[in-house]
Amino acid sequence: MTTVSQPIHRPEQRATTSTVRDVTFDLLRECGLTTVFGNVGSTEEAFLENFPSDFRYVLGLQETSVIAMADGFAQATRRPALVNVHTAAGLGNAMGGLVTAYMNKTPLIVTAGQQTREMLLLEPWLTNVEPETLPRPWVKWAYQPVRAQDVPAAFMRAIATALQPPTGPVFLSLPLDDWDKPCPAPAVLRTVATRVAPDPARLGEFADAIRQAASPVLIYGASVARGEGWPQAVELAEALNAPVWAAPGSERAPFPEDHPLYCGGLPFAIAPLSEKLQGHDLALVVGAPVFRYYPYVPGEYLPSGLRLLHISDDPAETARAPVGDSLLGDAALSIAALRDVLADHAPRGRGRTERLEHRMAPHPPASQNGSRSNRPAAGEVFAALNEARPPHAVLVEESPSNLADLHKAWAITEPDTFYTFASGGLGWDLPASVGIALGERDSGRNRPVIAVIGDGSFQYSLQSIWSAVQLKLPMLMVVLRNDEYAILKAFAVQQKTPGVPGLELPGLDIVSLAKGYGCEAARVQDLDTIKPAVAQAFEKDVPTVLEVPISRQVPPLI
Ligand SMILES: Cc1ncc(C[n+]2csc(CCOP(=O)(O)OP(=O)(O)O)c2C)c(N)n1
Ligand SMILES: [Mg+2]
Repeated sequence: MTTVSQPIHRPEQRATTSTVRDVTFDLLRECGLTTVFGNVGSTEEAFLENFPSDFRYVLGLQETSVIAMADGFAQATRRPALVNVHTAAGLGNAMGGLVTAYMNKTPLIVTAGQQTREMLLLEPWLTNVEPETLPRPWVKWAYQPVRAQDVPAAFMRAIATALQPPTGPVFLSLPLDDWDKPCPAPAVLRTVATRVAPDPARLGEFADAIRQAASPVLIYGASVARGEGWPQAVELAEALNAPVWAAPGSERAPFPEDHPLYCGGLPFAIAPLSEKLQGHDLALVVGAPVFRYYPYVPGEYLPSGLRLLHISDDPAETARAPVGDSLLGDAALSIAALRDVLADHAPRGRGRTERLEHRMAPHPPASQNGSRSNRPAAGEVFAALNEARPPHAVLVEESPSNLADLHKAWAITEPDTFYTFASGGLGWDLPASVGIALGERDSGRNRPVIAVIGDGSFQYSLQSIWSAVQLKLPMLMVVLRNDEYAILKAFAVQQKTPGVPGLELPGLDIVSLAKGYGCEAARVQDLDTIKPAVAQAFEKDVPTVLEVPISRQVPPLI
């Protein structure tokens, strides 16, 4: 520890002066940020020195895992989470996870160490040369305090920024020689509002438009789930008798999927999405972008005669929508306000006219396409998993080519029991599932967590299963082994780009990889063994990885 050589002249400060470290840890404690998800280097050890016993350090072995574990934890606990990674290189590794956290709107306080201020000008080894540039544009705010004694207040500002809508990650770069410097104590503790209410006049206009609509349709997005808005979302849908779609690629389930008004998830592309909305004269989108598209399938954004109303607490989201009229406001508050304003309104919606695809489509035969015809199809595996899963199970999904089959087999009927990434950046869901399982345990809800992961996706943040072992989390990871990047083959068909290399994944031994990190692991060749394997997984005190070889199929992209 360096000594404080500077004389302190002001008497009132002398009585209350501590180190930057003490004041910062007190502030973090007051804010409930006592879990640090990190991967440590020499620029972080000064921060972590004499780590207080009431804090917990969750070590991730690579920084994408660190960020995504924190993201899952923050979402599951509905609190911001604290991350500490290693200067520029660690932050660089973390960027994939940071992109996803930003799109997930997860409040994360991401920090990284920085070289000592004494040498920064000459850029010694491990300097984060432009620390405020590197994480952009995937943070709401990036800052390196100008003075050591600003560190605690910078944390306070970071927390306030992360928590205010639209919620999201922020970044602080922290020079390693700041921690032992003197600092006035205590830090100023502030609180902020985390929701914004909609403008009542604009809301009234939206309500009038809904009253006049002959056939309204509701499209709910992940922010409904993030804001605990399921009850309000159901009430409004029932009050209007309007069909409900989940917005395309929703990272959280916004509505109970067994509700009679639920139609499913909208397609990810312009023309097919527009087609699904045909016959309606008004669409109300709440808590989602308009819209999250993936392959370019040109067409009209909306069918003719449809007016689109959009509610979001994210001004960037409402500004970039190519069509529609918008209202800024928290999803759950806005839905509740609309429901109240429309309390006297006789429902004019036509209910659900769309054929619900849930659990209706037959599973594709296992032999299709098949050099490995004895392997089950993904849909058959999901059906078996759905039967075997314990009550209240939480599903975390990163299994690109067979996602539609998973949604068909496994309906989400309870809030906060489905998570995926908003970005499509692989390597998020496996570590996120670890953070979610930790959050489930910390919160005392203890719901069993099941991650369904593609064999390609499993490789990106594989190290996170080691963290789950160390945390003694009994959870289940089901890895679907088709020995390929099947979704990219589907994309190549859709985009007419034959002959793309790098889409085969031969020779991956998932069981050995999982055992190497300390997990229980087995290969499931016979679907009858899934049920006992799932039951046993939750009796262990480490995670279980089940490798399930599946038939090779290239389902249509949309
Ligand atoms: C970080 C990152 N790198 C690359 C990609 C491109 N990508 C999208 S899907 C995919 C393949 C996924 O394969 P797998 O998990 O085996 O699922 P499958 O398609 O076989 O169902 C890849 C490489 C991506 N989305 N994110
Ligand atoms: Mg695969």
